[in-house]
Amino acid sequence: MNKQQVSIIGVPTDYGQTRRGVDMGPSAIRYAGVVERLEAIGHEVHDQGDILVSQKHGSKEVDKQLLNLEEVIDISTTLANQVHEVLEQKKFPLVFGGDHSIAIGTLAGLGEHFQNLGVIWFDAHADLNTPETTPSGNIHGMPLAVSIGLGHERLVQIRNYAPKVKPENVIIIGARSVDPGERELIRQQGIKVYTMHEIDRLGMTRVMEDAIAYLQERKVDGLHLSLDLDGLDPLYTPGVGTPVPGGISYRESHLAMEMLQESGMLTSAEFVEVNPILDEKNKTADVAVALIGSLFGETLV
Ligand code: 4U7
Ligand code: MN
Ligand code: MN
Ligand code: MN
Repeated sequence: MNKQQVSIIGVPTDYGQTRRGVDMGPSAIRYAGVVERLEAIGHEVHDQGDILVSQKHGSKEVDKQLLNLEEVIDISTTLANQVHEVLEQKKFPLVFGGDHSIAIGTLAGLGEHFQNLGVIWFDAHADLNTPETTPSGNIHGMPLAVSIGLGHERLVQIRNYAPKVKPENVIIIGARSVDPGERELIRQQGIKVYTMHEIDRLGMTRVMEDAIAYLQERKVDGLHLSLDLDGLDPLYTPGVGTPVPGGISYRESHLAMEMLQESGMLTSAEFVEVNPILDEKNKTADVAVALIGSLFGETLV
């Protein structure tokens, strides 16, 4: 297990969706003991605290296809700059949401450092909506589209380059709620998806072996994990805003983390959508921290 310098960034935002409380995610994850957990493994942890998020809700201009656009642009820009800085310092960025719109900023901060970044998107959803296809107007349903260069120009152009990741370097794992527009984009853009069907059929071991081999064949020079806690079954992670039954089990998700750790490829990660208000006694944050333990090399014996 090689020791890493991990920089934690919290992003207390709920502007990517309409259920309040997900902005308390970073606190809940810290409360669940993430710093202590990483230190116990032997990593050096620098908690940079939370980025500043205005808690002033109700923007003047309302675009129904892009709710809270200005706030999301602001937060994404600040986060992108901070993630960029962490990589300059040769540390591992570990980002806590907030809703999944934060991935727009995280990926904008990562993309310039790699020639050929890979992304694993662990989620019940594909997050590939655009202002044209969104059924909700919620930007947390759009971050993967934005990161491959599709969507509102000001989101796509954060830090003035696009795309942040090539669509053929993206793998979605755990999908079970995909909108019609998203399905079309998956086909059109050649995005690799392991739905719950493939996980049932092949087992998580095969899925992760295939996913890792695919990214190695594509010669990625960095790997980002974007983990939406709703990827797991709501039995294990009830504290999320958009739960979908029939998800990844507790053990399967740990296995996935352990295999990512073993691959030695991971260069950044984010954990999103923990909503303590919807949770049962911080259960979802506890699962997030347990998964982080496995991802960072925790062993039992
Ligand atoms: B999450 C949805 F319509 N697709 O766009 C949408 F089903 O970050 C849900 O994965 C998006 O939690 C969920 O609003 C976004 C909906
Ligand atoms: Mn808020
Ligand atoms: Mn989701
Ligand atoms: Mn998501």
